[in-house]
Amino acid sequence: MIRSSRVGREPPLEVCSGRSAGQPLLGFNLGAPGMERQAVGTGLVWLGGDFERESWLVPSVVETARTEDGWWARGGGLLSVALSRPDDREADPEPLAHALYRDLIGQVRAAGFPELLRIWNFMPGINHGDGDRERYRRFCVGRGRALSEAGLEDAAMCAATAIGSDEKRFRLFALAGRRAGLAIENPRQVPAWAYPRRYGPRSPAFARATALPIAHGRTGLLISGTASVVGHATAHPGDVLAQTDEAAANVEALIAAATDRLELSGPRLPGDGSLVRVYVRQPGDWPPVEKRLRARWPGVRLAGLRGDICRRDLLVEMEAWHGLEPGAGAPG
Ligand code: 3EB
Repeated sequence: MIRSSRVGREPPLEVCSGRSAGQPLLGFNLGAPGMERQAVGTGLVWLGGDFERESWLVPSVVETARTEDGWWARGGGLLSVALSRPDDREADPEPLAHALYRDLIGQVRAAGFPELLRIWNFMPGINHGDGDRERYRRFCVGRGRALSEAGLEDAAMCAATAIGSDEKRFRLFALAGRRAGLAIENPRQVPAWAYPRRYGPRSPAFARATALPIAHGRTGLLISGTASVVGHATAHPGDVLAQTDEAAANVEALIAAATDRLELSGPRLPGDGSLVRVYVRQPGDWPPVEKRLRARWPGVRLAGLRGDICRRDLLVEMEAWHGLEPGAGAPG
């Protein structure tokens, strides 16, 4: 009895690419330009794969509201937030990132869902500017300033994606909850928040993955944008297939780390039910990358997008949704 009431309080979140029961707290139409809750776009070009729509579903969306430059929605014990503001590759993104994160944190706190669980950032010209003026690094400075002002520790941040688009706006999407998820780090990588100074004046603030208890004793693993980084260094510069293998090994290491940490026993590879978004810098790289990933992960659903990765020497990055089943003897 106590167990079932506890299970009943876990967010009943599912992430699906097709038709399914429930309502989208946040629905992506990858490659389309929209900002509607059911079908937000990324500002990127969709290159192909198994899915173009990716819905973060709850049984019902109970309240939605428009804000000055976006919207929020709540349902299933979760909150989604979308913000879109004009941006330009020639601009310094520090003040914009600061304002966006200040507003995001203010909105989730005011709504009573203070714990960030997953963030996506899509911005123009992510590699524009040299050295510490590079827009990704300036974005990290602005984001970091907002987090510090809000009293949030970098090491407590959630899973995230940051990808460069070719449009003139910054799109920020987030999911938040009443309770924090579990930050999962990758034993093959230095945590991003502990990167050495050479990668920029302010370390990126995100977790490699966030694990979130969902209904029926399952755990949703929200895997951040994951690239060919080992330790803190880029591995295999210039070789997109070797980078694909290394990034895939990082995704597998995260599933294994979460499975061990939660004492589960399920499959340690993305497979049926997993959704993997793949961002490639060069559109022509998508077919060989897709082929490589299908050979490694039979049954997985893939979507390819053209986007810039936050280091110039990275050619591919992937993020994933992966459901972990309860272990033998676990409740649910
Ligand atoms: C890296 O290792 C990869 O700044 O929010 C991936 C996911 C990356 C999220 C972010 C950055 C971010 O640094 C880049």
